[in-house]
Amino acid sequence: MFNDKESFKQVFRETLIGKLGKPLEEASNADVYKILGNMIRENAGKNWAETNQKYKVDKDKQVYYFSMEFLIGRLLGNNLLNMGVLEVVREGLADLGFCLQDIEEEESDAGLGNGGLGRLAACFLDSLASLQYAGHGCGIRYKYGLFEQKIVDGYQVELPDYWLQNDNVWEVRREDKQVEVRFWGAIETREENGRLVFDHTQYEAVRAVPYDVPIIGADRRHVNTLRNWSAESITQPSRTFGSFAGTDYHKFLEYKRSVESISEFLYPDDSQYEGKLLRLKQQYFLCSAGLQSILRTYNKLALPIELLPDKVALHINDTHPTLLIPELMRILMDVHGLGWDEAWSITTRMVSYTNHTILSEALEKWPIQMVRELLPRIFLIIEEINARFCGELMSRYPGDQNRIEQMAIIHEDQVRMAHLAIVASHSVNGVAALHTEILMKREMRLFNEMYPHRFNNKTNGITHRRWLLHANPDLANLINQSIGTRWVSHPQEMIGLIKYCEDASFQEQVASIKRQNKLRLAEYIYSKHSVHVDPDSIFDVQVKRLHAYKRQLLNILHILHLYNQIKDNPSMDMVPRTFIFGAKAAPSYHLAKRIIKLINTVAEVVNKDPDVKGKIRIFFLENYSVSLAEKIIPAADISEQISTASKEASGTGNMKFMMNGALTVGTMDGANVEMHEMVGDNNMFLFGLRAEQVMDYYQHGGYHARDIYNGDSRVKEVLDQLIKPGPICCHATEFESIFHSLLDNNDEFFVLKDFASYVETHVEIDRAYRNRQEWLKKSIINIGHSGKFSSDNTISRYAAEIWNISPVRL
Ligand code: 26W
Repeated sequence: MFNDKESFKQVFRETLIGKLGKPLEEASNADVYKILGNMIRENAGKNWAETNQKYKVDKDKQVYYFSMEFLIGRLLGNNLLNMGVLEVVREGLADLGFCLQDIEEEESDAGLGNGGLGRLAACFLDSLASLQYAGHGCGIRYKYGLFEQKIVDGYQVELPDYWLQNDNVWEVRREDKQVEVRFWGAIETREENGRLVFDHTQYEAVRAVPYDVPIIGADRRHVNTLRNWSAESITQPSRTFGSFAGTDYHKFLEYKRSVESISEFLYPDDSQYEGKLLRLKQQYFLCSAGLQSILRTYNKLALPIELLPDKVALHINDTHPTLLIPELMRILMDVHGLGWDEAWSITTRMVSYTNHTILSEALEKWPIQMVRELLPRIFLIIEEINARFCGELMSRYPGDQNRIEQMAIIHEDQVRMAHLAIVASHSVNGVAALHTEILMKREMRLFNEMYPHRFNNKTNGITHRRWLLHANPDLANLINQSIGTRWVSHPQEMIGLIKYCEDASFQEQVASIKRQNKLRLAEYIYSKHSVHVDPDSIFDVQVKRLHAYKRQLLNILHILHLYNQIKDNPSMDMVPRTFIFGAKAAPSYHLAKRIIKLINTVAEVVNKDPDVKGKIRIFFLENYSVSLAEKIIPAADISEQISTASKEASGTGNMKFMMNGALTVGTMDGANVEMHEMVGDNNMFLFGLRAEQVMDYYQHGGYHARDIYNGDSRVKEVLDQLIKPGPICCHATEFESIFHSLLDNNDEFFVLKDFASYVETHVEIDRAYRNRQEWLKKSIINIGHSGKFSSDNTISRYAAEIWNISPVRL
């Protein structure tokens, strides 16, 4: 694109003057960001068009990854990296008097996701393009992303995230690709040439307009598409909107507002299902618009409809896009005139489904009344799928009414979306070995019995391009210098680092990079909290969504206990610790919000207590996001992955920390199990109940939280501090709900049960950190094994084992 720095500078200067009509000297960082971003996108345009042309001419099989969330974060740095011009641009801008890092800060995060599931989708897009697969994202262009979090008085306050305020330089509005999505209305049936025809009448039409974002692969030539849909009103409502004839202007405005609300905001709920009509609308809107546009592209290939499964794979990211299934059935039958069996065979061969959670409160179940009214034709199809499926169950398991009730798609006036997704997919996968095992043996046991070849595991991954090359360039360079650069395209070759794990000079280089990263984070913390952080303290980090099962509470109770120990013995010998938290709570999740308040309260008490003498410091960094994660993770010494075993499907933060040389303190949950398999007991700090034990307690009882409260004086002391007047408890009721959840509700997530073993493990961490060489060795071993968790590895498996696609060589 630019062969060298000088040609970049020239092009950049000319473009800037041409576009802004002002000289470089007067340009702001925001100006530079905008010009540079547009230049990069336009530059990618040629390869984008060529990639699409190649797909079309070769008729390559295309994968479409449907997801209600794509948590992309910022794109400038990663696009420069993947285009191979990061250094040229950095140096060129420096010559012109600008700092690339500051320019990157001008970009708003695309925060169109809640957490793990959305960020996974973003990593997958990067890997798909980088490995040269024909794989694209289908999403919604929410006007407002996940709320911006402010901490006021220790409490979380939510502000709207209007991320589009300064335009999005990466997207291209494609009005020529718009489609119509229909809601409400009635279905009239009639016979035509001996066939039953379904007419959808009196519907409300919505215009779906796509905004395309180029997804630039690491070879820069391969450019895929993330197509995000925006909901707009029909331009000629009088023609298409039956219920008012275009005469009532107020009705039109009402209609317009209601339509635009569909892509207005991202639901901020993570792992908590709520049967909101607008959410159902969003889901169908995504499925219908995405599918229509895919089929339009397919039709241009002039292939018979029967070949669809050879040319298109549809993946659904959790159950949120499950309506893709009845929507595809509808189009195949009502538009293309296929019979049920043929349509069903095509659909099931095209669709695959990933499950991301076993939390029962997250399972989607839509009231049939709502589905029937909003999507009358879709509902008929779901009913028919259910009837046929139950028929099959009856003939396979005659008389087993109980099994039918447990497995039916429609049950007690609700549509169980997971059941629909399993029945209509050719592949169902979990996201880590343990999670998949729990799905197959417990949560979805009956389905696995019926379809034994359908279930499979695909352990999650993260893109090493964003999370190592971009977030921690010094470490990436050090790896280059030691094992060469082949690992960049073959991340599993990072294993070659293991031979340096005892090399003193290599260790010192790793240490010095970590220290630099810690200094940078310390500067950031100073800018937010005006407190100096000791870069020689252990940076102990827990960043992720706030949820009871993730047990931020265990972490903060342990810190409170440490504080109590220091108060008892101010000369206590310990390596200073800096505890860092970052977490957003769903706005209606009261317990989670109280835990945020507790963290901030403990932080305030501890940080200002002179007795502590800097032994511990606690920071809650507000507005945790992708771009903040990129600052925090490279600076961590300890990664807290402490969910109640069996509850965290995989975790992906755990992998990011590992790749950046942090040591994990964790339970045997999610992908921690596989990390442990690789690095062993010596290089990870494991503690707590195992998944089997947790599930056993749930099934058979036998856990009494109050016994631990009564029997462990450390536990009693910290819990009493929550409710008895003192420095932590200013208002008697402030932390009552937390206290009750642990004692009166018997501590659903075994915080107290795991407390002792967690305390012990932290003592062990303190001891281990004092042995500098051993610690660095452990860190290097972790980095070396982390290549296995590159999403390149994960995506290769999806490609070969689920989607049946190969790379497309350009
Ligand atoms: C409908 C409400 C709702 C919203 C989001 C229910 C469930 C979800 C997601 C499935 C929650 C989620 O993000 N799950 C996380 O997915 C990651 C990627 O697979 C895993 O690494 C995490 O362990 C899992 O919690």
